[in-house]
Amino acid sequence: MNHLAERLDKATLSRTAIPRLTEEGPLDLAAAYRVQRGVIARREARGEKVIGVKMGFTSRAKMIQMGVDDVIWGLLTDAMLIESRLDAGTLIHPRVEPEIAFLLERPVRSPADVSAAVGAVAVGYEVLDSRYENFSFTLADVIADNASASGFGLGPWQRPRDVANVGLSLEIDGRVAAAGSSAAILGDPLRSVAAAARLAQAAGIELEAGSIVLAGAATAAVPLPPGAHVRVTGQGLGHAEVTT
Ligand code: OOG
Ligand code: MG
Repeated sequence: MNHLAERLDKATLSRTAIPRLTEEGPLDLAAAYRVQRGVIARREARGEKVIGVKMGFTSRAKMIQMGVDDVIWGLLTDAMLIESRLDAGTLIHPRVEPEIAFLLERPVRSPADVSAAVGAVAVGYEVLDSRYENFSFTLADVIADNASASGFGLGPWQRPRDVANVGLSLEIDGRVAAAGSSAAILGDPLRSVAAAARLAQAAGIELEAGSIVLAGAATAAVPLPPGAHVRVTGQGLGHAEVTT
């Protein structure tokens, strides 16, 4: 598995897309998650810290866009957190999508812990950058590639509230590029945190207090060009913005 993680890590560092891992041979989902852990271990060896998780394919819009049909997760590190500027020119083929984020103020070991653990919610965005040629992959490939994670940004944290039906829009240079409702995320993005808790339980790990959970996009992702201003709005939650 180590050589596969190495290949993905090199693709990230050299900003060069690679063929899918599954073109070479079979990769089951458990093995794909082992590759993902190897990718994260390499980031940690460079001093990055895991600060949360991102859920993938929690909406039909994303499943249809990418041609896969199962909820997955990837890990977020501190180096992925974008303040207000991102040099999109240094990425392979970046895309951006609106997200709902949760901040855990208590550890989560199982889905039963979820509602009491959420300390804050925010609107945010995720920047995806698949390490695979043509942004095309199977489920195992994208799991190995840490669910295409590249970066993310957050609007202001808000007190916990019902986010089951929040209008979301993503504007690029003032034009709406994607719009939807958080209801598209498993009917309620909080369910995505429960799904994260299930995956954590299955993996025998704990989501620590202070962790961020990105619930998954409610809409398809859109290409993120250089020289753009992106503004994501969540009804009642404010904005998150980034300039590339
Ligand atoms: C994989 C990541 C999916 C989401 O929010 O559903 C994801 C991809 O689309 O490349 O982040
Ligand atoms: Mg996402």
